[in-house]
Amino acid sequence: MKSWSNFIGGAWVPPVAGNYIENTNPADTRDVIGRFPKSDEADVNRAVASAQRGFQQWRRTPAPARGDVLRRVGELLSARKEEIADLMTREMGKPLAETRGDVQEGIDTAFYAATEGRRLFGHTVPSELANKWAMSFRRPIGIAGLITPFNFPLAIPTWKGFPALVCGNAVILKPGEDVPHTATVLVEILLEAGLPPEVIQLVHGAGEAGAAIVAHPDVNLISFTGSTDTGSLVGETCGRMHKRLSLEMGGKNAMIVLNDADLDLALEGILWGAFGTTGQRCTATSRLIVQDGVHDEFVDMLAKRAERLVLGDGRKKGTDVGPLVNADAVSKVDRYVAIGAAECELRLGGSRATAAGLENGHFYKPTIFTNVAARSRLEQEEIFGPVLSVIRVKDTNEAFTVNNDVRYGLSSSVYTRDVNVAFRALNELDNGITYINAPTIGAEAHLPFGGVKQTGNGHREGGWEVYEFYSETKVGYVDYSGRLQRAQIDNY
Ligand code: UN1
Repeated sequence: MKSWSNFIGGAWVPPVAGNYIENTNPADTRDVIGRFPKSDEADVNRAVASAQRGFQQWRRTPAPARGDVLRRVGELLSARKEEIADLMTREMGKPLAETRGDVQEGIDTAFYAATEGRRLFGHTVPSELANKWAMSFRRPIGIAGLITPFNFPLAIPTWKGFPALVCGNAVILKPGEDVPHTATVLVEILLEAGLPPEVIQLVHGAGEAGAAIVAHPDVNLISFTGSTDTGSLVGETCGRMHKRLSLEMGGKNAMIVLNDADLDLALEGILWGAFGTTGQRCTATSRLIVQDGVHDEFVDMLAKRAERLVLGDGRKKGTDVGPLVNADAVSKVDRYVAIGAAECELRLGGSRATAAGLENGHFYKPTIFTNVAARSRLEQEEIFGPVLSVIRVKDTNEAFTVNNDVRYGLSSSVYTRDVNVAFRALNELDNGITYINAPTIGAEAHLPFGGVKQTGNGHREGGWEVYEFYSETKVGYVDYSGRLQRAQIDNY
């Protein structure tokens, strides 16, 4: 079996303690990709020492030149899109159309970052005193520790990593332990594009490695995407150590289908939103809130179509839904299905899929529960699997209340033909993103991405806002009057 390496100190190196995690194909666990380092504090310490050197070099590189490296990264990702999509599907399961989209999101992020190297705007404003200049500009912060999940193995490391790099920081990336191969290729491409080697460190592993990065005093900022529970632990440490922290955590996203909706359009939306990526998206549609007048008809339409979704190897033509990422994910979905069975009505699925051809993978049938009560556990808790809860409501007000009555607030969606309701939804739904006549997924790389309430801690990824997270505002005053001028005093 092939042993893969960390990238630390400008070289591909084995883990200090010699421990590894096996990486298998979730569609067929007999297919082993290789073993990847299970790093610990010793590896992280080396990575930090190297990143400190990398930072000193990179911070002095002009931002447009940093952006040029990212432009070449975008070109290399474009050239290798198909190959990366294939290896990504092999290690995490979602169908090729989706992994191609994942790579494309990385490409979009790279080209956006490349041009941002020529902006990184500051402000120049008038001083209150004569012959004095006042301005603000952005400075790099230091070492950015990035902890990323399995579901978007390329896109999420690029959302975090590319802005961090353009802003002049050194990066330590700890990818999800289920997707080390994709991260390895990303680092290879960064190096090929001309990134100075010590500016990027790749530390594979599980929670132990992530915790060591978060707790290291010389890692200045952390960006974490993952569960709300782990995010709380990360937040505790960062709070104690006064680290800058961006958290992107759970979701319990709802699609609202009102009586006047285009039901055929909503049907395509819910199939994609609920069962795309096997429900393993932060933005997955896990609640379907349907108004009384169309409830029965729409649920029938949905159950009929969901039953025909083809489960299988995401690398095979014709597959609609791939496997869950690993055995733990299957057990978690099983636990929620048991909760659902006790709380409401099972309409479709509700068990592992073990038909011929699926028996060696982590497959789960698309599952729909109906008559789900607002505030029941199934309706409130993030499952991260192909499980959809249908809630019946009498009107728009009730739909909005149910949407908002969860602790998460990532995305929401409303299907309606009424423009007044559409704008009310944008205003009244407590989410970071609301889609009108589109499902809860489909965020574009050049807009801010993130959620309110327990989904995040106020920061956004993507678009222009993320550049503020990865840089520090510095203010400069230049007094060319040749005399002492006292602000707030001499001019009043
Ligand atoms: C996620 O939900 O985990 O919104 C990220 C989308 C993607 C990103 C989703 N561009 O569909």
